[in-house]
Amino acid sequence: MKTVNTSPFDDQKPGTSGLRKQTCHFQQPDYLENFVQSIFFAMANSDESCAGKTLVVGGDGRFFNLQAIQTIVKMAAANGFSKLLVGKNGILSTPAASLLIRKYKTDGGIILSASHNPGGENGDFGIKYNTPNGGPAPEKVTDAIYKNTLSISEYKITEYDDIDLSVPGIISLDKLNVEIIDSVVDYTEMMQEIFDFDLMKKGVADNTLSLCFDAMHAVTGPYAQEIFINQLGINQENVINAKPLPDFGGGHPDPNQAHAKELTDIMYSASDINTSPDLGAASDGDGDRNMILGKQFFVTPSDSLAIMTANLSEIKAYKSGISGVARSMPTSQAADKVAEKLGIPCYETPTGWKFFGNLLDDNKITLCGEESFGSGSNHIREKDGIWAVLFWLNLLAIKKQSVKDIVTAHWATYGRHYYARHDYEAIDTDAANKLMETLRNSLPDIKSKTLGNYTIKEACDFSYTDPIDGSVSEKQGIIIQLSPDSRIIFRLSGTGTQGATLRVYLEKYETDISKQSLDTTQVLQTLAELSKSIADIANLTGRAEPDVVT
Ligand code: G16
Repeated sequence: MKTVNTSPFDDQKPGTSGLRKQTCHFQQPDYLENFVQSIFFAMANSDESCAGKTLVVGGDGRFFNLQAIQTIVKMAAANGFSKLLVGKNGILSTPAASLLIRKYKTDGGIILSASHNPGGENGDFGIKYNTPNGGPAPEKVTDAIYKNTLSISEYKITEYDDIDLSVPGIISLDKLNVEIIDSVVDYTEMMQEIFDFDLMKKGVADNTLSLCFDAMHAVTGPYAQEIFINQLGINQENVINAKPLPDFGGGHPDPNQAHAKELTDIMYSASDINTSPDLGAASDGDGDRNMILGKQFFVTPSDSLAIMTANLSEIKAYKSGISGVARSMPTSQAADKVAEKLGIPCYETPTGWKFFGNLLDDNKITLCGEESFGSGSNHIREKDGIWAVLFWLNLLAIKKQSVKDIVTAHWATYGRHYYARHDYEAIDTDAANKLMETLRNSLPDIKSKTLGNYTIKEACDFSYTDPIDGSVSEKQGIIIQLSPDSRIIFRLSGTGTQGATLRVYLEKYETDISKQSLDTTQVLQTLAELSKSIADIANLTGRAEPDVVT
């Protein structure tokens, strides 16, 4: 064991989901080590060692994943850990890591991923710490880690050779046991407990149920192979881009219609609509996001959460009922309408899965989701891509209706929330901060203004008080509530690695059934223009139009 002298980096403040930087930034000497040691200091016993502690370690397989894992193993040995559970070949999807932490009651886990961001030498890398409940560390923990990064002066590491991560089994490094584990087995078992595999298998076998799944050359490939192909009998060719690659095949593992283009083409371009699969779905780099498509039909993540909430009791594991639902603030209010009807609470949290943890642990909610293509339940403490796909597949098997019919029937009952997110990417950080500050300062003047056909009902900066531990998170995004029933929300992303990304969320509620099948872009056109003028976007950022619209 050796102790290495180091000095702090001033840019290791975790964002919405851990620390994300360009890969080359992570590869600079001591950068990874400083952050890992800072996590270990935050986990340490009173003697500052991690003696006796256990940890799950794995990542989404992107470039630098294996090297980072070897470093973490050597540092864990030097810091006194007694056991590590490491994914076979270094691979663990984020949901599988959450499951392993909970199932084997470890003291937490380290997940190596930059999620949907591109990978490779010129892409991004990331690292996050999950706590013993299996969920992303809450702010009080990430604040402690960040504080450690600012004062670190040394880290501990051993000089063992790299270990073989390819064969399941136990490797002993003195007092540390490293168990290499194939998480596909544990994950599949959990999915079998939640969903009706026999029903789905029957539907696939008699050709009444079909799926095309795009793993985007990311972590879900092996999980999809076992669950969709081996267990449910889906054809091999209907699981596309299934091989995990360190650079995701040069793609951008973000499950939206632009980046999951091959899947989108399959779902939209069949000359005979009857020949395309009933369900199209994709997951991201680390397997926690999902996109749901029907035949020539896109389901917004916000609608997906609302529909899951309305139909939860249809699914085997949730028959006993639902305690509540939660959504992040910018997610559309579609789930709120369902919660109102069911007579259950609907919580509105800041963006970031970490804010759902306490609500799930305290059984205040059963389901939660976000506009950023994430949904999940109390089965783990992360959002879960494959789980969401199975949810929809199981629902189709039960209802024997198309995705489009399920969604339009839902709108007819609860109203439709037209929804879009406009991203202005990689803008100058100072300009982005100035835009938000200017908006914040103008809130008192904005209220009660009339803008064309809209009146501003409320304008505020979202602040959240956790109902369980009372912690307060301020400045979580600016909400402009309009009449008739619409919202515009502004916030800065906490997951980008270059400059700043301004996210503008547009939402308009429509109860008139005859107006529920219009073009989203056209319906939201006026709100889009208003968002530009309210925040003076072109003037302050130099961008006239968003780079990405989802
Ligand atoms: C992470 C968080 C999500 C969040 C998303 C986008 O997801 O876990 O809760 O909604 O980032 O965050 P932002 O709008 O700040 O970029 P993931 O899948 O990237 O880990």
